[in-house]
Amino acid sequence: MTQNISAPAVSTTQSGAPVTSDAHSQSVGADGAIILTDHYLIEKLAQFNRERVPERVVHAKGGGAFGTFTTTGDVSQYTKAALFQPGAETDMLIRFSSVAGEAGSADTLRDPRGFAVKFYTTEGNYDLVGNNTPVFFIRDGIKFPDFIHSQKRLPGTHLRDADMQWDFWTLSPESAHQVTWLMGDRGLPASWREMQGYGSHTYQWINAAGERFWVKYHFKSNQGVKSLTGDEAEELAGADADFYIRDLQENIDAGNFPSWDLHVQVMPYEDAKTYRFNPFDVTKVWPHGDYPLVKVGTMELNKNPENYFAQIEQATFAPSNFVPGIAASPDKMLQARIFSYADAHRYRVGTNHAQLPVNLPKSQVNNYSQDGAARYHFNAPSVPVYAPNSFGGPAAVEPQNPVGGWENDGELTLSAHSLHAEDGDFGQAGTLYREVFDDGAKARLLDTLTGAVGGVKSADIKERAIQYWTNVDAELGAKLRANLGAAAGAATSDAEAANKIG
Ligand code: HDE
Repeated sequence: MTQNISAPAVSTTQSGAPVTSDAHSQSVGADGAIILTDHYLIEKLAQFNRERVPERVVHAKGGGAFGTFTTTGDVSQYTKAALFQPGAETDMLIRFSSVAGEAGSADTLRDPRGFAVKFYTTEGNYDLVGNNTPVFFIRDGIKFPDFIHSQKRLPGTHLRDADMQWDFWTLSPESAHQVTWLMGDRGLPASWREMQGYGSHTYQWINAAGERFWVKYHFKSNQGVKSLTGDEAEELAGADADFYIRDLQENIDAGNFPSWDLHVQVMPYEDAKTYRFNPFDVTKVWPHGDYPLVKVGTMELNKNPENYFAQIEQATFAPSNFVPGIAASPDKMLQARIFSYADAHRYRVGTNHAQLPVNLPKSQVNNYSQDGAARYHFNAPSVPVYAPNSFGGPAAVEPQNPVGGWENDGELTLSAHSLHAEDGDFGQAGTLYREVFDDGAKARLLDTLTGAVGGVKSADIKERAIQYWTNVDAELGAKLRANLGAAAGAATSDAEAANKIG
């Protein structure tokens, strides 16, 4: 509950009792011992020590805003989800973020950006937790902790390390598509307002007749897509580490409400079995020629948070928060995330994080969970504490098959898919480079790679990195090799020059 302080109120303890001073501890005489009964002094210092909750282990730095999603299209033939029915208006919250930096890191470091949306629908919260890129680095969640370790600080030096980053990427060729996005212009958005958003994974939609479809989400920025140059991003990282947060707040305060049009690609359920590559592989996009975009509606951000900690730091977004008509898919990464996020929330914010105002659904919560730290909402005494019961307690709706499932068969295995003709790792990265990047974008990518791979100390890893980019595109690989050779040559001549002088 936000205290609306219009006139200066009387300072109180956390339990609401008026206090005598915010300036002086109680002591025996002006210079005497502080007394233990000065519980307000103790409360203030103890409360201060407990102001931080653990930052997100990834996506720690971010910001966000509240807004409205309006369904302007008609996708009811594909999903029965209430928020996606024609004309539906749904309040929502979005949190944008970077991935590898800590909570105090600069907004404009090169990184994918988080694009996490919480829809407060009439059927419960629907969380669509995506990024500003349509793909991801890996396709099996078991590699995620290792991937993140390779991008963050080394335990010994507490520094990030190019050798570690490129060692992981070159030993995980499935990363090539996302790394091409990352090292390209999309890795440095001009602002959160001027970037696209994606669900990245393939999700399942189910219509009122129980028919299933596979979908991919695309949020198209109505502000356009603009990027910073490497130099601009570096300058901003020093001049204003919170550049994106400030830009979003100032634009919303000025009534310049950013908006995105949500589209989906829709794949008929049966197509997945024979499609030319695995449509559940989150390192791949579906060509729009195969499955064109279908407009769903518009998301407009129109209200800044009143309190960053309460409403953004404590906001908890979970891919497990589905609503009727939307479900998971065979994407292994999505399935791993379905466990991980709610687990992270219980650890980071607390058992009853879903009861905090920013996470509380608009629909009535009826279930048999009880107690746990910071419990706030509870059932009336008349509600039984167990199911099944004969006292009219909450009962699950009879499952309407299919419940968002899909056919599964085969022996348990530890293997990647490779059942489709075009399941390779470099094909779509090469297409992105050759057919989507214009000449300017290609030149900026080469420049970025020359700097990034140039920072690798190990000759073996550097050679693997050059081979990695040659697999993406032979011409790009050759240019990178030439640039690095020239740089190495220059380094040698620098070393020789130093010897001559020395
Ligand atoms: Fe995350 N990710 N992730 N991630 N992720 C988290 O959850 C995880 C992945 C993304 O603003 C964490 O609450 C696993 C893909 C965003 O609060 C954590 C895997 C995509 C945010 C977690 C992935 C994302 C997170 C850390 C591999 C894009 C910030 C704190 C299976 C489609 C959400 C938290 C916010 C946050 C786990 C991969 C995006 C650790 C295990 C793919 C936008 O639970």
